[in-house]
Amino acid sequence: MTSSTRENRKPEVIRLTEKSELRREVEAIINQTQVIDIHTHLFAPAFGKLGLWGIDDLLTYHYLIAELFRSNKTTPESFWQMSKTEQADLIWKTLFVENSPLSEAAQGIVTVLSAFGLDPCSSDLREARSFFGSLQLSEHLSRVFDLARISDVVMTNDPLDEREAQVWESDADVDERFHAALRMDGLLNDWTNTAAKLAHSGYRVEDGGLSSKTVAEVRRFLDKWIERMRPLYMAVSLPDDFVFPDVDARDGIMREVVLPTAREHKLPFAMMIGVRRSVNPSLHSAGDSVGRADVKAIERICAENPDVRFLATFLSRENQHELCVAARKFSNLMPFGCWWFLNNPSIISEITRERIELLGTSFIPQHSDARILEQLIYKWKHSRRVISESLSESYERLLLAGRAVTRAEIERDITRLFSGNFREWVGLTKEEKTEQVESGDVVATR
Ligand code: RAT
Ligand code: ZN
Repeated sequence: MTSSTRENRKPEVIRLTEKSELRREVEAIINQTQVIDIHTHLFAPAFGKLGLWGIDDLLTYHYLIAELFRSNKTTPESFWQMSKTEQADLIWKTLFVENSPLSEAAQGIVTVLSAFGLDPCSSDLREARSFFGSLQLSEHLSRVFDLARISDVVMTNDPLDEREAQVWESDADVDERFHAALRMDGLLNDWTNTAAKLAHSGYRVEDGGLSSKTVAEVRRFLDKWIERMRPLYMAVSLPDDFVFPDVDARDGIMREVVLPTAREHKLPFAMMIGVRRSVNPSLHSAGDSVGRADVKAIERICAENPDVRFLATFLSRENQHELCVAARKFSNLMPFGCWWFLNNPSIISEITRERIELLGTSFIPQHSDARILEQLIYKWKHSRRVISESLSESYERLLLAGRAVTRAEIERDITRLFSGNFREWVGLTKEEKTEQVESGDVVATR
């Protein structure tokens, strides 16, 4: 922008009602910036059938299964009797042909089909099936990463899952764009069954009180898996009634096993709080729900463990403001993502604004939670759009306050949000040197 155009500018109140240069710049930079997707349920190709992709997996995503029963009279019992192809056909007919696909999960399918030039108005899945059936996974994977502008993804790795364990133990070559996260749900949410599994695998653990022998054995188990998987962090999903401190097995394992392991291996610990599992068991993985949790639990954990870095996300919309405030008090707490039922444009917009206003750029705005490869395309496309709007508004307010913003600053901020905060938190170094941004151009000014 030249100084003469700057002088000729209309009064700022009018300028801000149009799609300004600033908005276009923010949108362009957001769309170009590579992201690290810090929490997914995707698997690298080495994990074979554990990795889901293609139209039938996309349509039988549990978010869409839950929506099917609102618009179709099929019972869950008969749905689970069907083959995956039949399930996908039924979901397509119900949610995409007989109804307009307006929900976020349904719109996601439309975005994915459009990205590959497939007809989202088709009356059946023939075209989509033949397209996905003709693909080679390795090329397709790179194409999806390119379309979604993703450099790396973090998987969810459960060492107690035998199918996964076999792959890790086979020394298979895991695509380096896929990183591990060591999931602790079994240990922390289901100690009795997990103790039995560990005992079966030769660890000398006892259910009941946590003896020092049991603690040492569980730590030996974790040390082994940390060495093998080289996870970027440990993670757990926790119920809405999670409290800290407590008097149960979970509290003991957190204090005696998880936190010391985090300290010793310098591994952050991610807590995803507020899930109410299986409120409708007949829906299987689509049957979980949400509850408001107590953010004070996180504050106490952060206060007691200043030398451990925590990542946290809450499932209830009502907990989001308190999480931001907690992060202002504890610099070892990193809020991340708009999780699961919050991954909708209206709520992402609200949460992102709230976080920028309270935390500046010191948070991780989103993760995809993708379970099926191509979901990366829609989840990131939709999120980028909303994050771009929220960020543009913040820069506009900054302008109104009297501070110009440069392209280099916008790039720095978005890189921090999309990958820098996470890299720093988990100690992930970038191989290539960050390109020096030359431009100090003022993108917009008063
Ligand atoms: O978002 C989801 O797909 C959920 O089913 C859960 O997997 C959740 O994200 C979790 O990681 O527990
Ligand atoms: Zn998840």
